[in-house]
Amino acid sequence: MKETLTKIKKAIKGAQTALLASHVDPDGDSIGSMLATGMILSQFGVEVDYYSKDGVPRIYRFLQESGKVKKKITANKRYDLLITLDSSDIKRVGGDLPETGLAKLVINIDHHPDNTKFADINFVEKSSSTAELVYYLAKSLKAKIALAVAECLYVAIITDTGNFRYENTSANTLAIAEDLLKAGVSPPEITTRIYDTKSVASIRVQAAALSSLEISPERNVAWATATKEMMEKNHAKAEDLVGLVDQIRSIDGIEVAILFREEDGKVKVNFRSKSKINVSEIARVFGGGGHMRAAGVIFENKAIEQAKDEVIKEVLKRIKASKYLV
Ligand SMILES: [Mn+2]
Repeated sequence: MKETLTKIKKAIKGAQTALLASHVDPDGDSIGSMLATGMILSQFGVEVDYYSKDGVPRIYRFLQESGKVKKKITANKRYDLLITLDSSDIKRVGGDLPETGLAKLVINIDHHPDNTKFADINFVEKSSSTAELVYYLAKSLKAKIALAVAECLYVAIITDTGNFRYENTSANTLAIAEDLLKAGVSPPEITTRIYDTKSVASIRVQAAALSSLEISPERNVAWATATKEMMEKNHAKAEDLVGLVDQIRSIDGIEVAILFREEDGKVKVNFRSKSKINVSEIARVFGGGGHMRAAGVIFENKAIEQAKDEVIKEVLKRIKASKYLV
């Protein structure tokens, strides 16, 4: 880790411009880590642009600098650095990234175990969140962790750890959180903004999707579907489904929870597992990826019923093959 940090420090100190990028369907970790990194780089005189193909979900728009995030890359603009945050592969950044020439140097900061190490410098470590790695970078740069930076990192950490509930929460995670609180972060204020500011559309579309809930015969797999019709009828956006798959996992006895959703002519699948099944392995069967307990797949050209059949079959097969029996 030390050697990589030294390289990144050198790159930042020699740079004048940087493009920071989150992944598609951004979560709190990718947005928070991106904005925090941008504010840290600004302290060193680097001029930064932010790119998120799918913008910034409403609940994260209170974070400083979030208003500067662009959904498109400025055509022909070239940077000294491209830094990707929380993206296991350059493809996860999505959109209109040119194949070559966008930046002189690419830095990949991520914590996904299936990271493809696609960059010139890969800062890829096991940690609760990409934000933890950004924190270590800030410390090694001796950057000031101002309240605005601390809030971005805190949001990133709580969203990836389920507010410090998941097994990725480590002593380091809590030590970093302690430091962020010392920088002025107010946990109740942030958790209210993240968890208690749902839109009416979100509650309605989640209710519609939950009414489609199905449970496997062994009662250890549960899945629900958010169809295009449900989304339209409730004027819901993709971000209105955040948290739904976690709610399905919360059912007693459920080991794997799955949410199928139709979006832009694609079928997107979110997986969660409770304690035994590695859902990133299941996602990989279909060309997706993620973490042990949270993973996803995007089917570009598949009818939703077909996608459901194939995915559920695979999940049931995995459960049967594993030592996990209820
Ligand atoms: Mn993450």
